[in-house]
Amino acid sequence: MMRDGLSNLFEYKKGTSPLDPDSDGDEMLDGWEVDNDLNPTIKDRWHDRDGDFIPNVIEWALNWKPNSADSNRDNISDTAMAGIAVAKIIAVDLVPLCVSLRKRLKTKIRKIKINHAHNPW
Ligand SMILES: [Ca+2]
Ligand SMILES: [Ca+2]
Ligand SMILES: [Ca+2]
Ligand SMILES: [Ca+2]
Repeated sequence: MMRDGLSNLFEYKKGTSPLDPDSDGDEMLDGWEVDNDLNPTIKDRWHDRDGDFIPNVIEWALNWKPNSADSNRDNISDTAMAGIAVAKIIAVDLVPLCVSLRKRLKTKIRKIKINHAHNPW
């Protein structure tokens, strides 16, 4: 039994290496690939087995399921979850930007008002 969770006999049958926990070198462990219906003997990290637009290796990194378009079965698809995640990342950057923009706009408006009060024409 190797660290990749596969027995040597199983690895022999599958064509994976019992000495290498990642036989095809695609950075996803053999055991995980087999458990999730991926191919442990070809580099399929950028494939999208379940068609949710998220490559296998990203699903691996997120601990999602590359063979299910709704990994945690909460009726929100992985595609939507990824969209939400990206939206959150954008929002984190966007909120301070909006706040500073609004501040700048307010100062600008105030200046215009002051100028206007001094010089109505
Ligand atoms: Ca692999
Ligand atoms: Ca693979
Ligand atoms: Ca996918
Ligand atoms: Ca998925």
